[in-house]
Amino acid sequence: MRLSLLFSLLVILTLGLVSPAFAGPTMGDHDLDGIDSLFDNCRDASNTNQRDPDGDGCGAVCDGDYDQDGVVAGTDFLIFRASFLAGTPLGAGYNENADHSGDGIVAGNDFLIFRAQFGAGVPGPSKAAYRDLTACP
Ligand SMILES: [Ca+2]
Ligand SMILES: [Ca+2]
Ligand SMILES: [Ca+2]
Ligand SMILES: [Ca+2]
Repeated sequence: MRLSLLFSLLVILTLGLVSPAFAGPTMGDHDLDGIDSLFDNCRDASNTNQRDPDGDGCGAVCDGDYDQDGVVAGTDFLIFRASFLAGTPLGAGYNENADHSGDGIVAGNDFLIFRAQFGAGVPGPSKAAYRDLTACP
């Protein structure tokens, strides 16, 4: 009885050591959102839900590149301006990509996020800054 218990414990420990959760390097959690920076789609912006409406690998809280050309520039500003206060998810004009905060409307808090992205000129940074990924530097 005691031996089988010991064996079970050994199996659990062994499986634990080789499971993905325990394998591989970590980069720390720069924005303290509980997602290791190696896997975080916005390394420097807290987004535990990892929301990414356009699915480009760059989380909404750090993705001002709405037209997917790799830079946050004039055309992105025009897209943001068109969606600013234009509607809610239930109405016309709502742009979920410009809704950086994910609260259902494109408003002042989203502008602050977009402005920071516009100043940087590029989306991100995300996990791609550490990995061989092309989306969201
Ligand atoms: Ca993080
Ligand atoms: Ca994050
Ligand atoms: Ca995105
Ligand atoms: Ca762009």
